[in-house]
Amino acid sequence: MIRTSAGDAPSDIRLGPRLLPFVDRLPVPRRLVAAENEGRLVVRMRAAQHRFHRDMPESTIWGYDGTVPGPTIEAERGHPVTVEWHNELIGPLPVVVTTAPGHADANGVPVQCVPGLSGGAPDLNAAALSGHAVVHLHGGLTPAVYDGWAENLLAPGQSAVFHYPTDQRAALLWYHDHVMGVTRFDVYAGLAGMWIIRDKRERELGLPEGPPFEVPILIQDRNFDLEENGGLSGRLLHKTDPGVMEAFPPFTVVNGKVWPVLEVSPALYRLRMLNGSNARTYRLVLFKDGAPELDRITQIGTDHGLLRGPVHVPSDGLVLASAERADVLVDFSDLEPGSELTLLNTAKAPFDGSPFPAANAETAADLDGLLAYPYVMRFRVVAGQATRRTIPQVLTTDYGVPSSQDLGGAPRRAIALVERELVGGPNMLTMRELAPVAQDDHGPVVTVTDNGRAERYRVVAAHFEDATTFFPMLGQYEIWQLINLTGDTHPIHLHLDPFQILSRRPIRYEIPEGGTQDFALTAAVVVERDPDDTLDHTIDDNERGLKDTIRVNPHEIVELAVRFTNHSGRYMYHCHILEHEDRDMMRPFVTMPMELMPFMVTS
Ligand SMILES: [Cu+2]
Repeated sequence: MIRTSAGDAPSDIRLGPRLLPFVDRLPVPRRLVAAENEGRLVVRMRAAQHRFHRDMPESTIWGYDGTVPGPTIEAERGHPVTVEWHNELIGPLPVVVTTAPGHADANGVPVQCVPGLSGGAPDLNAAALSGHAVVHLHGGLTPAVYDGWAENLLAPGQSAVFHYPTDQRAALLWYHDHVMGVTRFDVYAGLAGMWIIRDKRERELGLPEGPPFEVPILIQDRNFDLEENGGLSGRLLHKTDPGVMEAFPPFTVVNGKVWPVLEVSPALYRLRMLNGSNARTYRLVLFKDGAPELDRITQIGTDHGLLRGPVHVPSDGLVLASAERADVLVDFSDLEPGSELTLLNTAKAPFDGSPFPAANAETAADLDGLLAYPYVMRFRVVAGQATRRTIPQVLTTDYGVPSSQDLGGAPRRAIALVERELVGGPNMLTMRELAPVAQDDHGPVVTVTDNGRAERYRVVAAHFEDATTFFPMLGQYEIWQLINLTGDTHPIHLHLDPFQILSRRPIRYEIPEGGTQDFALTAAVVVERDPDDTLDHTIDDNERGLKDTIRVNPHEIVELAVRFTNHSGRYMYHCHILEHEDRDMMRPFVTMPMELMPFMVTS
């Protein structure tokens, strides 16, 4: 239960050592403003010490400039930024990696809800990682050579100079590590930071910019190892279990502190929110005096910046899957000093889209749902002059829904999201790229029946290293269909240009016994509701902006329209659950100028 006074720790002794919520102040990462440095920045990746909570020893982390999060880089549209990325990391990886032998401990508590190794042995391969790194600017319209290809690594001691054109609308981006196969450990160790692009249009709106009324908020979850005496050691712990391949740690960390508190004046605040967790999806509810107060929140922007107009967050709360962003205004202007509002998370893990009423957020903790504590952070109102601002009703007009003319000749690409169970190892999640086949093809096929019309496909790529099959032409709209044949929600991220969601529709499907092979796939998909499916499959108002990461829920087909504009080269798209991305849920695509297409030799 949540109490209004700070200092009451959750008291379920089965959860291990207590940490007091809402005792550390929310840190605001150092601002690194490009314009104050003539557009040339130097960022050093370093091992350092960081304290995640007042009552826990320091942790060794890997961070940009040695901090968690890294500095918030601020840039201006039209003013390119150059960053010298220096890899000065010192190994070994400052994260203990383990898979516990069982899903639950002796008390019946899922091991992911408690600190400590839970009987797991440290992964020696992870312990041998010395600090190779590659930086990706998530959401950046970045030339391919500077996009941070997952295999183009900087070893400790090496550096690279990346040029970011910054020719894109104002938005909250983030930069993070993207090393092939170990992104989940490197980001978990601390290699993530926020990156804000500003522009004239936003300034015209008079929105809060910079401290104190604009606050970047990076939400992550972390777990820690134990000392022999049972206390928290501070050592970062990435723990999975035989039943769940993703890490869903119990402690929510905001800007590097467990369950912090932010003192606010009676004013309108602009929170730039980012879910930088490996795998966890949050559904955020603002709670005060025992009831949700979601009406205080107005969302004005999403992944790639401003929405056309302000929207309410969904009535269950603001959902953010890994890598999704929300630009929200929160109105504290009517509140008395001493008022406290708590941000709570009601999303179970792994997330599958199931609803949870906001009114019950205080009791959302659910050990079987790997949600040990619902806390995220708290806002405490302090004395100050009350200031009110009106929120403009038109935010931007620089994008609309692609017209049927735009989409008329659009190439269509279909991708099935598939989980393959392996004996003796964690499951593999793959993106199966599909290509239409002739009626007389007798190999394994995926049939998608939509409105009575059946399209037959075969898998043409299943693993990251399979040959590239997607060659989008610059300037041309494409329609990508993401077909989820798994039981969980996957946040799918495309590098380079943003996209817009066109539709989200229920599907039912059958995969026959043995239908999921290493490469081939046999499945029958029908675009209609499965009788057992209770999700509503709607598009939330806050998803109708320019997105780079979209949730694809179970029993769902999502269609999006994307147009790559300026940059040719080899890019990636992938699930942003880092444990999935690292376990093959990632594929390349190559953007090309139209004039080169006649000269491309593809099989
Ligand atoms: Cu995934």
